[in-house]
Amino acid sequence: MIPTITAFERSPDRGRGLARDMRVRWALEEVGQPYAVRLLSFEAMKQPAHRALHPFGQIPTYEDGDLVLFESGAIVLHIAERHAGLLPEDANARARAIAWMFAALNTVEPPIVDRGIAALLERDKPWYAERAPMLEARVRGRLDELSSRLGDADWLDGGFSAGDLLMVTVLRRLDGSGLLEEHPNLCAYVARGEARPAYRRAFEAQLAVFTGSAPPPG
Ligand code: GTB
Repeated sequence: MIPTITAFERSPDRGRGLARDMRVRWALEEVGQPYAVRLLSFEAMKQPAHRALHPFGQIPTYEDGDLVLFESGAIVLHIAERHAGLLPEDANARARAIAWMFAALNTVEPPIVDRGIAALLERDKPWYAERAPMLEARVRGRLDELSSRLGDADWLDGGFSAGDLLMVTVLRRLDGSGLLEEHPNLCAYVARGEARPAYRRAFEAQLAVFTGSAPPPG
């Protein structure tokens, strides 16, 4: 039995690896765990069958035997705890890597998502011109802090970990904004993540869904 994850049948990002199944695919590739993918339309995501797996009717989910999980961070943590390669053995280093996972999802991702959602859905609102610079300033603040902490290190705390995996996927959501480019060390950090063979395999797999070249589900 291999785990099954869910992903968009047709991702709005046109296969640019920005939807949250990407981080789960990447984690599975890093640890060498084969997986199956069940593709869902927006309509199917809201049906009772999927809501039984995901209370909010979203992707990704993760099913492995009796275990059903939702929330990409929880799924990546589960994978990292059950396989070698994504969390350090040393207990303190492991706790710090997990702290970076939370930092990526709770501290860095929210302002990035807020800015992205406003730009996508609220651009025509009368208050957008006033609000947009504030949202951008919040993202800038977080990037300044992250950039200072990373410095010239390759990864956030020693070797590559699930914390870096999540942080790189979060920062990728700034693609096209020009904000990341204000910090060459963060650009290099994201590029290092994207250069990992496991990342490449995950990216190609989700892109193949969009281009229609993914193998049929087995
Ligand atoms: N906190 C949850 C997690 O981390 O798993 C959030 C899950 C989530 O937001 N899922 C989104 C979803 O299912 C897909 S990833 N949305 C459908 C719905 O809510 O009805 C978010 C996403 C979507 C599209 C892009 N994109 O096109 O660039 C990027 C990110």
